[in-house]
Amino acid sequence: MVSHKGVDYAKILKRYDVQSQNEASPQAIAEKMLVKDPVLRKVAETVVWKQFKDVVAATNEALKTKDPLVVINDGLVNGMEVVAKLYADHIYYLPDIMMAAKTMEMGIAVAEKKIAGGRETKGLVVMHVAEGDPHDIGKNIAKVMLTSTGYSVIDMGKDVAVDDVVAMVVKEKPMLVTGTALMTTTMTAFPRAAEKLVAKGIKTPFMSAGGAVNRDFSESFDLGIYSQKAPQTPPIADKIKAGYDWRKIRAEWENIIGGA
Ligand code: B12
Repeated sequence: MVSHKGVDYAKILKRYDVQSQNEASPQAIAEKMLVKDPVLRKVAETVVWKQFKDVVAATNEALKTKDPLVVINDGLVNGMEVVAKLYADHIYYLPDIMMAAKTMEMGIAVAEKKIAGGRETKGLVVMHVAEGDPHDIGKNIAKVMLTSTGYSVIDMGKDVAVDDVVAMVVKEKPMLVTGTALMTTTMTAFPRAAEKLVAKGIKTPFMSAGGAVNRDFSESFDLGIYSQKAPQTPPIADKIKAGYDWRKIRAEWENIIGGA
């Protein structure tokens, strides 16, 4: 008869799935990533937990003591960063991020109204999300940054054909055109658009942004400049307004974005 005495079952029957679930509970992930300020945290949490009934109240509460851009960037966007991590870890699925994104947008709509800003425009920016790409949350945030600092924006939306972007730039002659790509399959639209603009003699800087692109890629074609985060766009736009061309923006990029 075989004796089981002294057998350590923990070494044989190990539930790796349970272990990893415990390590990566959504609460634990959120705890690590959420902003520490309690008022902003409340705002961020409504996004993380998809509490669209509470986001407006939490945002309004935060707006009593905080600047609207802080509420957007450090509260609502912080929540969305947690959501992106939960999605990457296969804890959240597409319906979750769509509800979280909707919650964030409701908060942004409230905060946006409180942003002071003169009506006189500093210049026109054409913004779009690359052909085939539906990810427009980052672009929408960058748009808020630009309009709140005095720029006018023509927002072409998402999944915009290269030729439509080129036609818009030819027609409207903006000081800056931005393109967002979160998918590696869509980012190639930017060099194609820039090439067509160059062929038409257009010198407008073409800013690539979004998770799929990096600085090397964005500067690999004529006109191309880079912006990693939405708040970096206004300081870059200010330099273009001051007369910098795309080559000079590239050369002084680190200095221009500073801590933004
Ligand atoms: C939300 C989301 C969606 C939403 C988008 C809703 C919307 N309206 O945007 C929905 C559900 C529609 C979606 C769909 C898909 N998605 Co998706 N999605 C995401 C997710 C989780 C978060 C993106 C996000 O909004 N983050 C929050 C914002 C604030 O961040 P952001 O966009 O990066 O913006 C910041 C910067 O990039 C920058 N920025 C962005 N734009 C701009 C513009 C300017 C001018 C400036 C200056 C800065 C700037 O500033 C922002 C912060 O300051 C990412 C995962 C991730 N980690 O990014 C995947 C992700 C982008 N999706 C992905 C994929 C594959 C898809 C799908 C194909 C299906 C799928 N299996 O998930 C479909 C697309 C189908 C199609 N072709 O139509 C992949 C892309 C992989 C790749 N490298 O190609 C990712 C990376 C997930 C993954 N790890 O697989 N998705």
